[in-house]
Amino acid sequence: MRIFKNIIVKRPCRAMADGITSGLYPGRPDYELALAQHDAYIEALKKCSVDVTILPADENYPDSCFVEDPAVLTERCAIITNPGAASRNGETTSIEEAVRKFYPDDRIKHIVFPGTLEGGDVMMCGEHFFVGKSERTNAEGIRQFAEILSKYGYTCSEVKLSEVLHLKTGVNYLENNNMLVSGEFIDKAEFAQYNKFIVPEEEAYAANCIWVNGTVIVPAGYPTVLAVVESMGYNVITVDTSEYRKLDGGLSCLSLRF
Ligand code: CIR
Repeated sequence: MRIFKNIIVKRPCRAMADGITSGLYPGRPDYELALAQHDAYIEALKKCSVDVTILPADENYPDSCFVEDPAVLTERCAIITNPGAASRNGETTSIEEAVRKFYPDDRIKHIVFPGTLEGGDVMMCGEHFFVGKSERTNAEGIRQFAEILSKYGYTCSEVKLSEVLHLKTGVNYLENNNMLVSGEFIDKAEFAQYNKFIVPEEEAYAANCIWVNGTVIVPAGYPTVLAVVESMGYNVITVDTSEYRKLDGGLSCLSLRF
């Protein structure tokens, strides 16, 4: 079984109110509530036998609490991405600094212009990585990513998306061949080999659950998904992410697990 030893999170900043949003989940994030939810998220992670590194808030980057996007961390290498969202592109500098404490220099690679890629588009399933081609991740970014991964014995394939922000907005792997799928991903041939659990449209946000060492963290307020995940036999923890949802962010976006 795969084991995560470390998790990196970054505290939300007050400027998060100016973060990017599609408006799908209306409202401006309440900063104090977001901080309390972040505390609860960290507490949940700590129950999963991992060391949690907590980076300080960075007011220069409203979306910087979504640490999943500027890096992809694997057992064998770290890849610093090149986020496609202009206001987020500079987030890579401080993430790389944090990542250097865990990986030797020769195992830290980069996605470079004209390639763009955000970690939310990357779903790791064992030694294979699915990468969403999205508004944020382009073909050249995927090509560079695949080239880097191949040097470390990993494989990679592209998944086209048209409706959601990132690949993992709509599909998440929970290990043990189990996958939560919603919307445009339900019938994708790429995922036919997995035990697919279909997320109903009204609970689509909860397709973004995370597996951490045998526990699955589920966003609060989605009873169908909660029951489905419990029925899979996992230990389950719920965490309220309402303030992050207003910025199209979910549970996976708030951490780097490796
Ligand atoms: C953004 O649009 O970039 C942020 N407001 C949300 C990022 C969510 N990250 C993710 O799905 N990995």
